[in-house]
Amino acid sequence: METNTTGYTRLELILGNIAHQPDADAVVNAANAQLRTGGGVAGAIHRAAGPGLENECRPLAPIQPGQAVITGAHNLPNKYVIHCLGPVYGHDKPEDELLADCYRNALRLAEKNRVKSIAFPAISTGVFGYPIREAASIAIETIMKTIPELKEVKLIRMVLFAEKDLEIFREAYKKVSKPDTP
Ligand code: AR6
Repeated sequence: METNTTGYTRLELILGNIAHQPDADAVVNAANAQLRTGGGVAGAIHRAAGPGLENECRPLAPIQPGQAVITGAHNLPNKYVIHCLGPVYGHDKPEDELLADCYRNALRLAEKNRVKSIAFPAISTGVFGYPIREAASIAIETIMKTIPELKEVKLIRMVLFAEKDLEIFREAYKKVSKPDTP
């Protein structure tokens, strides 16, 4: 686990399942535009939340790449789900800005709803095909740049699904926090 304190907000990098984060006020869904269940993160979140989540999502859809919307968490052990539509790599442009928008918009929405702790998956790095190294740099840089705006959010957790992905996020974190180190 990598932990950093910037002001009063901590960033954690862990190996785990986004649907099993009972101590997080909000979990982020790597959603589809229709906010329906799907594979990967969306499947895990909707399965654990139950059908009430899709019902609540219906009037909020469709969403655009980079956008974030918030709902209740239904049968998940959290207060909220923040649904982000990541860019499809090679299709939604500019993909780096759209991916950064996801993290920034999710954190701003969390702040507005007085969320104290939020857990993110690695948005766009599964079905949407974003190379994990590039996505990790964008995620970490955007989180670190947004932290100074945050007063309510005290804990930001990146939940990686594979050991190698966790390692890549750790490397990205080291580069962002010590940019002069080769
Ligand atoms: N917990 C944490 N991370 C996970 C989990 C989990 N339970 N399951 C997968 N990952 P993806 P995307 C990792 O495909 O690329 C869906 O079908 C996974 O290894 O969930 O944004 C939606 O309906 C990868 O690193 O999201 C959309 O159509 C990362 O989470 C589309 O896929 C994201 O993988 C969204 O694609």
